[in-house]
Amino acid sequence: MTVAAAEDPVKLAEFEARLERGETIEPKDWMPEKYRKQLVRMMSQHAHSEVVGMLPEGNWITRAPSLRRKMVLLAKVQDEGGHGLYIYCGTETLGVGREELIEQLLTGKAKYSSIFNYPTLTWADIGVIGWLVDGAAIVNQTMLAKTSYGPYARAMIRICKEENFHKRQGYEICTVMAKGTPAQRAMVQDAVNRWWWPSLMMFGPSDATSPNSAELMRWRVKRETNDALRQRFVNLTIPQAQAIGLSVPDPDLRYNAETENWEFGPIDWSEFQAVIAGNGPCNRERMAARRKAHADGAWVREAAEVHAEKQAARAREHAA
Ligand code: FAQ
Repeated sequence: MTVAAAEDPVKLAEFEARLERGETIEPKDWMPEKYRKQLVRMMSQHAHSEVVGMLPEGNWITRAPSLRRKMVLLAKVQDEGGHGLYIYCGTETLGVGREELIEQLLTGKAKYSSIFNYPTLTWADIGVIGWLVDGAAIVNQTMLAKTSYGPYARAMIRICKEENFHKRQGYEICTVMAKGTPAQRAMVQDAVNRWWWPSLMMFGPSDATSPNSAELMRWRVKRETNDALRQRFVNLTIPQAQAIGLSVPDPDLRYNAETENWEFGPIDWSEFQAVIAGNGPCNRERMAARRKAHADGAWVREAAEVHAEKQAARAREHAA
């Protein structure tokens, strides 16, 4: 018996009819338990990715090459923290608290995006993350802005606006370096070489091996498949690389005039599997940093709780 079949068939049919009519599902609406669970899984992994994603770029805040670059990078990293917060709030509307979700991250039960387990070795990596990683996130999240769960869709609209700024600042860094000295050019090309394939992996496994896609597509949580979004990202990005004289490390890349797609070579899925299993270049470092930040922040959470209790007691006194 499937999980969906265990649900009240009348409610389930009404739910699916609403999706068919293009309506959004709101927190107080009836939803199948599996729909709720899938959203909690996906949204919490997304929120964790935003927060863990602050680490690779945070690494360069103290070493940004100018005050302007430092201010922009600080703002970007802060934005990522804000995105995490919106999405954790969205997940709370599904009845799961942030504390529980963070616990799942810190114990390794919940995933976060594979991309953030790679190191940021040079300043050019900051440009390439903005261009490729935020660029990939925009392609994925523009689709999610039309997802069937209202609070997630609305969070995505605002997040996408900010991601667009992130992408532009990254592409601008890459453009300046690509037009700079031979050493700067070599540095930005090296960064593209290291981040290209991991960026393609961000979209998840190929459709044929994606266990969640069919259900998520049926319930309109995902509006397009992993492979379709990956192809869109490649089609958008190759002309951008060409415009600034950079190349991607793929000998099989070629334009198919008939399909109007940039066809690309095979992805090394064994690398992807290793990274999501916790064995990427920086998985341990990232988790150690998150655990330390959580432990260091314990006193803030305790103080906030005591303060809230005092405020509530005062309010009760005034009311009495
Ligand atoms: N990394 O069946 P599917 C950003 C897992 S935000 C790690 O295809 P699904 C902003 C997947 O969870 C980036 N794990 O899964 C930023 C599943 O495992 P599970 C994050 C991955 O859900 C920029 C298993 O593989 N964005 O970058 C990955 O249908 C710069 C099978 O996969 C989101 O999370 C991966 N790349 O599709 C921040 C967007 N891919 O849970 C800072 C929301 C797959 O069954 C700096 N999420 N897995 O154990 C999604 O759109 C989807 O969840 C996918 C995966 C597309 C990520």
